Amino acid sequence: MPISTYTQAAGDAFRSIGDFASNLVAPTVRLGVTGLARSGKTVFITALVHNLLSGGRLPFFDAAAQGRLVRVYLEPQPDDVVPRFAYETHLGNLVGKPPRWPESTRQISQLRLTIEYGSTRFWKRQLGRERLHIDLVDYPGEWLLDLPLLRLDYREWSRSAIKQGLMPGRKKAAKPWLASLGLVHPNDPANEAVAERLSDLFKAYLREARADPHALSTLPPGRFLMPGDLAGSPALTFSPLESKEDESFPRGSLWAMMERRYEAYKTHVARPFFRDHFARLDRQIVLIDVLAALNGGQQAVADLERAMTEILECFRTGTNSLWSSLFAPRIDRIVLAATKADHLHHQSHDRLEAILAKLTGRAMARAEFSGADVKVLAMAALRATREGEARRNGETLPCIVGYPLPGETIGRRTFDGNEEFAIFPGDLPTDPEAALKGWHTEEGEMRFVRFRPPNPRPLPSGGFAPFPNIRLDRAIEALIGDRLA
Ligand SMILES: Nc1nc2c(ncn2[C@@H]2O[C@H](COP(=O)(O)OP(=O)(O)OP(=O)(O)O)[C@@H](O)[C@H]2O)c(=O)[nH]1
Ligand SMILES: [Mg+2]
Repeated sequence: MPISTYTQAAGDAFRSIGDFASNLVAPTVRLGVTGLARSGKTVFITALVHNLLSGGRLPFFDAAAQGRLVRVYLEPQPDDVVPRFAYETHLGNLVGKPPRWPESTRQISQLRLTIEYGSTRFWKRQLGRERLHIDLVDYPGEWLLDLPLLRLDYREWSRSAIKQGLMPGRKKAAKPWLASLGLVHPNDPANEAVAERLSDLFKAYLREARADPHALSTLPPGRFLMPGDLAGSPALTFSPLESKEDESFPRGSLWAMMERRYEAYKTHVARPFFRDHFARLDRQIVLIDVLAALNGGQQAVADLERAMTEILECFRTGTNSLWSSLFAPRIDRIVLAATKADHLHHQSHDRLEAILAKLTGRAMARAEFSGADVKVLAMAALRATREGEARRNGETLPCIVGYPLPGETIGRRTFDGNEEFAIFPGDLPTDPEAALKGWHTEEGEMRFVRFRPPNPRPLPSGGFAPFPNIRLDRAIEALIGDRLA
């Protein structure tokens, strides 16, 4: 066994003993909150924690509905090398004047929540209250894109990245980078200045592609978009190169230099992240912004499906998967959630669920999640709208009412963030397949506006009322309900 594998295995064993020992004191559930950038991870964690801490009404979360939650509190951060999730800062923004969404996450962080509860089981109840720790991990969504990279070699990755750059939705942004690839040959001698130029143009393309309001899913490497503490590092100075199937390139060539850096990125950046923070997860919620993709049109939907398939395939629990061979995972429950369901009237929530089931169905079927329970739901962790009715041409239409974010537009109207507005979002089609092929309202292509968070409701006792939500309780029940029985 090579030394590095041995020490890693020994490290894993040591960690498992540590996990086991602390589990004797109070069991811990490590809950992975996974999702592409802007899918709603940070909002989900903040809203979940606030709801549990402030006794939110969660009728489908059994332990809460049955009055068995005795005390819920935050513990000091258990892991010395991972920063604490900035819960108070995020909450402060959400209840600020005006209320603001959190910024994009730049670093990994973690939060430990402890629940004291009464068991449903007679004998356990006689022993007093039980405790369960829940460790939540937040990270920049871009980093998730590195997971499928782990199984691609440099040639395969280069080919896929160039193909993505030629797609209609990305072609314009990729043009300068693709043009620069035509000016070099992989056989050229390795040259730092050339590597930097190609890498800078590649990064500029990835950033521009992401900034496009009709953006398709973002592309790897994740740290090129969100470098964390690696900004400026040589590990981030590479770019895909063009090559023919059977071409090989000598040591000292530009190709060899780029290939080495790509492999170093996988070994020293991507892999440790997944090993340290994903391999120990017990449960996972995967957040997916289905509505943004529907809004972007058929191509955006196809692209989201591609990205999610690549990621979910890596998570499969079958014995032969990349994931199990690398990390020996133990995830036994997965919740797939379509986020931001508050952009729709409740009549469409079940349809959104059906669309998500369809969108992820192929990936899940291929991924063989043997042994893991999978649940699909539509949710808004923090409901920014309320429902209303509007009359048009003598007809009553179900609407959603909220404060569009500053700069959002509907027709010729631009909002400043202080004005409440009723929007008729239209119904999702009953046939999920039809929705995935392109969803239109009577007015033409569907366009969502983004809303700011709702006005907070201060409580006489101090603090704020729990945030309104859609089906957050079902998500919590699916994730940890059985551990509180
Ligand atoms: N209406 C509504 N919007 C939401 C909800 N959750 C998230 N959003 C919107 O989605 C945006 C992204 O949410 P975040 O929680 O920051 O997403 P993230 O997954 O943490 O994103 P990264 O940190 O970039 O990976 C927010 O700024 C909101 O505009 C929700 O429940 N309802
Ligand atoms: Mg975030």
